[in-house]
Amino acid sequence: MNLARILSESSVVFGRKAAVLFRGRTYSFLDIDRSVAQYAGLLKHQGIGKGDRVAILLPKGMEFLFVHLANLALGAMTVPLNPAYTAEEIASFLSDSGASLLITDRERFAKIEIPAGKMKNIRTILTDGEGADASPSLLSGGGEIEGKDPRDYPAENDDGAMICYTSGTTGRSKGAVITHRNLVSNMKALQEAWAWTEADRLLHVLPLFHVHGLVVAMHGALHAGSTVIMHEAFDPVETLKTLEKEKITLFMAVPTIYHRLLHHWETGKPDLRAMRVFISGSAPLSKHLFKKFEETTGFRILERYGMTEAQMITSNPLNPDRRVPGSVGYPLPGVSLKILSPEGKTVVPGEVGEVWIKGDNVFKGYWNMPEKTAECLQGGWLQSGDLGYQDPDDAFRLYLVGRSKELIISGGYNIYPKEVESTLERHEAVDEAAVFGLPDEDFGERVSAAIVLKQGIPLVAPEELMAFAHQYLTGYKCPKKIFFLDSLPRNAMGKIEKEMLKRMFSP
Ligand code: MCA
Ligand code: AMP
Repeated sequence: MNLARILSESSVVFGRKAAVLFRGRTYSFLDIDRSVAQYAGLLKHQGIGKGDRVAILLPKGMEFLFVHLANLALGAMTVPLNPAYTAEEIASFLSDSGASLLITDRERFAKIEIPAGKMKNIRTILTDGEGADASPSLLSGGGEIEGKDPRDYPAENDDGAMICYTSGTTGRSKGAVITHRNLVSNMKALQEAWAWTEADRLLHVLPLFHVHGLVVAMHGALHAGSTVIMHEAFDPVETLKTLEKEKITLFMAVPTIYHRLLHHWETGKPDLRAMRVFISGSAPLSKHLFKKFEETTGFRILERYGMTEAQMITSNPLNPDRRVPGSVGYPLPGVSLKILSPEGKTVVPGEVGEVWIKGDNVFKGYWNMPEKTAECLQGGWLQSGDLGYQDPDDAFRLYLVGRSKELIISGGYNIYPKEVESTLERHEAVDEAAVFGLPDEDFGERVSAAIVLKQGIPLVAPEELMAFAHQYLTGYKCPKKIFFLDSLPRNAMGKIEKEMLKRMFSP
């Protein structure tokens, strides 16, 4: 199985039906298939083939999708990058993945100034972006298929399809290698679980460089034959208008987006007669938000649980009455779960432990990090770092209660404190930094830092430290609040007590 081949086969089935509406232009399934073939021709001409890594650093648009599927069709792996990453972050992902090709636009290329040593062996293709008529530019200099379709699909099953970078507990990002089997099995499981069909119209407001927007929403829609109405970025007012105007049936978002939609609901109150299901994931959906959304809109949000390393893991049922606020639902078809105590013993339903996951959804490992892979993948079981319990009366239903990994989730983006701490500690005035999440109504959690300054150094303003962090880290990772302390609270082992910091500074 090769994901790009399967999606190409779907294109033939759905033919001239509208697949994606973007910036005023409609792309049929056949249009997309033809463009993917053309991009594959272009990439093949650049020597791209099985096992190569191709980094995509592009704003949200059709070109992102075409390059990604063309990569997969040639057996190459997509390395999707957030266009808002700093030069330093991009350089580290390019260097770690060993990408042989970077596809980006002139605007971003001008900003990234990648250190020469890190750019060794990487070629770059620059695009002019998608013009006013929304036509992807990369092909303007050629790329027509001459004769044979260049797609030869040499990768399949357990071959890598994507390398997705997730922040690391040690501060160094890890590249999760996602295989074709992972992508295809999860896509089919979701189609079944959410009764996803060609009658669906999906409003797409999420970024394309993460699993949620690209793998769950976009691959799923292309496979099911649905029509995607794609927005370049999330805008609450435009979203409310589009839900009604485009008779949307399917919407996928993170809790922050649902929270913002409710803020604007009264002004934009859409007619939702076509709507089938609102889906939420990537961060915990509070019971409060679930209930408020139901009271305001009449819809019970379907919450599901996922993780880059395991794609989608559990989902609440399609029957709205069987969705339970605070629960992430049942394992998807083909996914098994177990809940283990810190000693590695299976706990009884109702008792909290760490969630372990097994199935065709579980990734292959971290790129070039065999020790990190061995730590979290044991006998085919993936240690999630999430804490949860099974319903004592319905043992397959899962509730998440927290995390054993030190992770902050802000608006659906993950931040590992270590990365932010080491960045802040690069500032000449900072002796020590401790980074933690504080509750936030909009983002769920807000990145915050407690700082101990070096002795004898003139005081620095929090704004200066925030601006300093911004030079090296993309915006969502930067602290939104900084507190100064004379020393950090530590336990008897010398470990910083983050829970105490959270209590000290919680509003
Ligand atoms: C943007 N900013 C943020 C966040 N997003 N700060 C903290 N947390 C955030 N999530 C900052 C930017 O850095 C910038 O600040 C300022 O806010 C405005 O940026 P803008 O792009 O306009 O932001 P926004 O429109 O307000 O974005 C909010 C958002 C976005 C739409 C909720 O964060 C978003 O799309 N989140 C979804 C992420 C996602 O797809 N995650 C899935 C991961 P400055 O100017 O200072 O830089 S995959 C996953 O988790 C698994 C597999 C799963 O289960 O799905
Ligand atoms: P990522 O590394 O970006 O793929 O994020 C994966 C993590 O997001 C998971 O390990 C969970 O901690 C969290 N997550 C995803 N979906 C949910 C959910 N519905 N409820 C709570 N946490 C979630």
